[in-house]
Amino acid sequence: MEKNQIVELAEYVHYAEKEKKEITKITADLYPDLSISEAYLIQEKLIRKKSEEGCRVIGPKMGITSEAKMKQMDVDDPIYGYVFDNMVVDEGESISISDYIHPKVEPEVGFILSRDLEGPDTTALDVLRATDYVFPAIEIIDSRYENFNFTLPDVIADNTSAAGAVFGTYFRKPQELELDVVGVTLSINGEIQSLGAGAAVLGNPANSVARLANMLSKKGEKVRAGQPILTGGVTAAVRLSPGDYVQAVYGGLGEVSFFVRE
Ligand code: 0L1
Ligand code: MG
Repeated sequence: MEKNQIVELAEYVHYAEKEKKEITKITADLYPDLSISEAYLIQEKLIRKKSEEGCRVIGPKMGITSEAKMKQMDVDDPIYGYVFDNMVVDEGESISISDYIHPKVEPEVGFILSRDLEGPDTTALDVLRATDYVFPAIEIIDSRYENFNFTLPDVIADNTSAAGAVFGTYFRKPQELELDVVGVTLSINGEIQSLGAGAAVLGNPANSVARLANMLSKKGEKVRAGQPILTGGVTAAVRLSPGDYVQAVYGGLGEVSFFVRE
């Protein structure tokens, strides 16, 4: 792929995010043969563009981490993207639906490391040893593509649909929990919409951080200490509407909530 095509496609996705206008997926006709490595080049360009505009990366996020989503997309590997400072929503606060295209939410387990982790052979045990805290979080995903219709390379180029993150303030040492059996409910206006357990995330959310370290090592990068890491949806994602009170409750790991207004 030519360098100018990478720039053009990053601008295409960036425009959709800025203008809150859905676009046709890249692989529909702009570039049907987009590969995963090319998609990450577009993502990198997009991240650079956003950084040049003054946005700051807060931390990485993992996506397609459940068996169900991997099967649906016919892939073996999860994907990663980045959460920016302007995506962070304070716990208990509200978002305006008009700042998004067609947002959905998914509850996730967040990690904060006490030291950097570098692949390619990082294990879940390495992650647990290097973890300062785990905490409850909700990710807001908002694919820039029409009807959330995309292939794996499309969604990688679109920074894995990253659009928002609500970080809970209930911190636990990972040794205090069995992360694979931590149960999570996601409720809207008091009614449970989806539920799951930590094991839905690659068997254990710690595996997700290990996979992130190993994937990043391919380009000489590490998972950094101190950054909040989103490990992937514990339950199916749920579509948001104005008036929603969104609450994720975790067994032994507190809860996190926010509101949705017009
Ligand atoms: O965080 C995620 O798992 C989202 C990855 C992209 C898939 C989607 O937008 O549903
Ligand atoms: Mg997610």
